[in-house]
Amino acid sequence: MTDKYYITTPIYYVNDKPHIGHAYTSVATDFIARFMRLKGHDVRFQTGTDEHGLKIQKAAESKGKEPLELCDENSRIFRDLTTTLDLSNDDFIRTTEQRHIDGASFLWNRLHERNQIYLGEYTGWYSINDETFYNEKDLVKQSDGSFKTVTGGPVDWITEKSYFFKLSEWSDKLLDLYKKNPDFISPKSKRNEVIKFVESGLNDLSVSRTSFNWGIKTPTDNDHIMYVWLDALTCYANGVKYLTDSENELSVYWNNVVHIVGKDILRHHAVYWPAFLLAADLKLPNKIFAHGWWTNEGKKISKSLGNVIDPIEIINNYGLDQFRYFLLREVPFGNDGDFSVKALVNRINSDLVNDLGNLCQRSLTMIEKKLESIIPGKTSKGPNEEILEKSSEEVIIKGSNMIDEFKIHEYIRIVWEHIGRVNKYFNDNKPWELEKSDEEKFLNVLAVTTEQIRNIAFFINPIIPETSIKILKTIGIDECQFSFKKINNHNIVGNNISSVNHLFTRIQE
Ligand code: ME8
Repeated sequence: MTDKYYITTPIYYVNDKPHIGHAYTSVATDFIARFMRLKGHDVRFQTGTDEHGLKIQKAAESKGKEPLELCDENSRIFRDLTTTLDLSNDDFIRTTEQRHIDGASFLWNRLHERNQIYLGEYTGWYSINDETFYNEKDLVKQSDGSFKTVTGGPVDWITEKSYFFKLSEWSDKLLDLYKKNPDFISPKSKRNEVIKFVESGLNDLSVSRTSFNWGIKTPTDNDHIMYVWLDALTCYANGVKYLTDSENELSVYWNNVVHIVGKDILRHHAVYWPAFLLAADLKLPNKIFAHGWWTNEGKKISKSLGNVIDPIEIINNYGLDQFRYFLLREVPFGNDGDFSVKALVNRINSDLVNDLGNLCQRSLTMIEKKLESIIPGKTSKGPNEEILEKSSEEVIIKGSNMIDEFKIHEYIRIVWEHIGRVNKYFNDNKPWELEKSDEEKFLNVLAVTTEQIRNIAFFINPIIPETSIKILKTIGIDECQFSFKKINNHNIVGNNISSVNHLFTRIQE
């Protein structure tokens, strides 16, 4: 398999304000991208903004703005969010950019040429919130007889002329794809849901609208604009110009594509998107992973409840790496999670302050104070040192297998187990006593501990990149090549420890 990976995260819907869901989707994808780079792969990571649709047109009208003006303003907010979250994305694509419009139009033409699109009339339920058509059986009947989506959003009964994509023709091919590629959709429970949905029979999909105009005009009929999901999904391919210029150097990334998405949009990614690509005879993504949803203190997050969690506010109050750590550690990736300040504070105080922060603080301050800040070299290796070496190697081997299965929380667990072993090594050897009784051992304990701190700085890079770099700088590594294979190339012996600051501050509840 190619060494190049293309890791994508859903493009943010530009009409919303950044919330914890946006942060989660992006931070989790950032973790995977960074981890794959650590493993030595060449990774491209993309995010961006999804800017078309009726909701945006209406929001712009209500503010007396042109839709593009509103999109420009809001897209900027999300671009800033990527910096605030310290995402390592290589690209930020907007669906109002020409490169995107060209790609979406290409796909439309290709489907049209292959007789996959026909003109008809759509009558049925539509949710403006999700920009999604619903069968009545997939909606929830309310006590007053009206219908809502499972997430509680309103739906409208609409009738309008529309082009349809012959989705119904692709059920068997899709089922075949899922069967032949058991890892195409994960986790398993979500894969089963998708298979059930497809097995229950697919209707042709309405892929154009005429009742509003904020979208990409269909190239074969300018009275219609493209269904926003057909438009938006092509963003992934457009970021590497796979559709419009498949010979260009970036399009090689299309050979190995991993889409990370929230469970609410799995159907769009695991059914519609592959069906479009199959029908257009184009290459499919390799994997789609659906993560769970966050609630706030046990309650569903919604604007009407007024309990939307603002990631910027949390970062301002508790710190970026504290927030990233919590998101990635608190919940098994793929499960739903509950945000609470108490749980966040617990994680910060126990895992970050007590485990990682104290280890660095105690050992590095000792070098600063007792050895004039010069990191000593190792002098001997006994069974205790071997345990640490082995444990460190296992983080890489076991961790890589875990991330192949998207078990981010498991990886973090074994990294913290390793941190625990290093803490134990330091405590058990009591270097504060050795200083006087056995100088050689004293130096060895500090050397071994610092070497492990360097390794830990690599291990935590995908989780808490800012802290990782901070630790490396403290032990004299200013330029770092983040690759597991190159950890040992980063010499620390003889380096000067630069002022050791507390990595994390304990939070008083
Ligand atoms: O869906 N918990 O954009 P979006 C966890 N533009 N994740 C959540 C969440 C929550 N409470 N709320 C939202 C879109 N998300 C489309 C994508 S891709 C071609 C188009 C996740 O801004 C959601 O599942 O509404 C999705 O992965 C991401 O936030 C962006 O959602």
